[in-house]
Amino acid sequence: MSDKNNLSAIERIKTASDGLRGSIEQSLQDEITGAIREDDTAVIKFHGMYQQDDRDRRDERSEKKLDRLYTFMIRLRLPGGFISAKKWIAANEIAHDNSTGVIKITTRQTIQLHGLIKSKVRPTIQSFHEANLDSIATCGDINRNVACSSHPGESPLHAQVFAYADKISTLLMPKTKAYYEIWLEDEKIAEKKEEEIDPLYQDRYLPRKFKIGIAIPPNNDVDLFTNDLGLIAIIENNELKGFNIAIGGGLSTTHGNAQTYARLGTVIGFADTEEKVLKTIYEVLTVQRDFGNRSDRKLARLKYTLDNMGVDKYREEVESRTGFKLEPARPYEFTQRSDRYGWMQNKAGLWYYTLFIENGRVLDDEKLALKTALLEVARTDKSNFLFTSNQNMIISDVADADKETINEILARFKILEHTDAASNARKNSIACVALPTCPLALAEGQRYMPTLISKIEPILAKYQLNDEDIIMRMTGCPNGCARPYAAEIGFVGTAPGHYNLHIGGDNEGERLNTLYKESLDETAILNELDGLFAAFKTERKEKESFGDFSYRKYVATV
Ligand code: SRM
Ligand code: SF4
Repeated sequence: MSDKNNLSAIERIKTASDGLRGSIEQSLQDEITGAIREDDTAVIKFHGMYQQDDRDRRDERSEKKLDRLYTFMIRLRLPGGFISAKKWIAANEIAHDNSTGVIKITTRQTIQLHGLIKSKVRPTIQSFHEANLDSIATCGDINRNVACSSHPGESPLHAQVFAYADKISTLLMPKTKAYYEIWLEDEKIAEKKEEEIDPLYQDRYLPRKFKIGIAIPPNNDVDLFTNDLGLIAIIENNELKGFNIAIGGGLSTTHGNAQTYARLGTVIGFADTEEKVLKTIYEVLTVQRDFGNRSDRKLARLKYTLDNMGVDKYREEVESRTGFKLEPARPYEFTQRSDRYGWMQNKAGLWYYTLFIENGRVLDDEKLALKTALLEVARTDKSNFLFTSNQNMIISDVADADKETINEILARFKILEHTDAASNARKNSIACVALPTCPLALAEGQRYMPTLISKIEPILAKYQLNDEDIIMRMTGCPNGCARPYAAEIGFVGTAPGHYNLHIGGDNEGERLNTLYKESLDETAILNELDGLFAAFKTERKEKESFGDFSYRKYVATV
């Protein structure tokens, strides 16, 4: 438990925020600056927004003695990454009117818009609200967007499991009405404060962000063990029996701070009924709320609370609060994490097309009119959409009779060709946003990864390894937003043009990788990979994945 006299600055801001209102109203009215007050930058996160600035233009503006070019990023709440065609059309219009126009699919199955100027924030949220969309609690020290195995074709029980994403999201929503009051200009409800009493979050919220993912074995597309809390669906004889519960996943590290580390979740037991599952989730949060570190935000995630308390003590504390004991975990097996591209049909006969979207960036460029194509698909009103944790999209729920209409659009806009032609290396890669909007980026992410992949492809081809499903991920800093530590090959930005190279993670997401070489530039990265792939080609065991090979040869032996 943290020292009450040594609370971090954010703790003070949260408790003094009057139910997450802060002085956002005043900040919005201030026309002198495009920014908001400093304390409010922490408060608006709980409303799903970040204040950012265009880092590409910092120098130019500073030379002209201009303030930074402040803008806002907004992230939607879409449990399990589901969005209807109507909502997708609305999101496109809102992006066009108020942001850069690019829609970014994130690694947690939702979308972000960037580049909103301050005066556009309220109209944006109002337009989202009219489309029945919101951004509540997608950032901040609170439960975030709940991720869930995305492909309905993978299991006949997908819908049943998928419904949990929504239930959990609703269960863990904050009680404050500040979002409606500030952004939707609902009447002030100060006198109705008792409705806002929040037994879960109280007035201090959690010590840090909280993430939940649900996986349906054998698919671990959500990277279950990287979440603070993960549910593994246990399906026996075609029946959902309940969930194994894993806690304590989290990836961020800080360069040079040995106290910080990436950790995969630990399975603490099994719960059968919905009531037990939801109660357990709720109390895992209250234990983290009460025992988490509120002094040092770098050590505040559940993974550190768990390691400080010990797994048994944490589980016992949860069980004493729920009033029942978890059962021993049930057997499960993960065999894949990649998306399954192309058309697939579910047991009810509906069709799903998974398309490749490089680093989740939905836009029209000189090569591909992706955004226009998806809008045309949406306008047929013959499908819904799902986002995947690999930053891709699934055109979902297409009736047999409508498949040809959708396929014709995908063919006409060359989306089929684009997805089919992308190499395995590219399809298995993800990268975080990084520059120019992320204030924490030390190096490029999504703007550089496609180029690097183009240089890695010929090396793979040289060793006839093109068909391998090697998972490669890149981030612009060690926070790990594209989960690079859970990749077979991870590139973690250390400085402009330089990346730490991590190897030895497995293909299924059950073993973290290890730092192999520090701060390499592009030439050094390509040289290292050439050597690693050459060794893989000649020394691998039959059917051994690159991750397992590199772990065996370079990591386990150290
Ligand atoms: Fe992240 C902070 C982008 C998934 C760990 N992340 C940020 C911020 C908001 C930078 C900031 O704090 O100002 C980035 C905004 C960039 C921008 O301009 O848009 C950012 N994170 C992203 C996204 C958009 C990356 C992407 O390209 O898809 C992902 C949004 C997911 C979502 O929809 O909610 C994203 N972030 C992740 C993940 C992966 C995951 O959750 O599956 C992680 C690692 C897993 C984990 O949480 O341990 C991750 N982001 C972080 C951290 C480190 C947290 C920590 O434990 O210390 C930060 C920094 C922080 O919180 O202080 C961070
Ligand atoms: Fe920004 Fe770092 Fe996250 Fe990339 S990993 S989006 S650079 S915080």
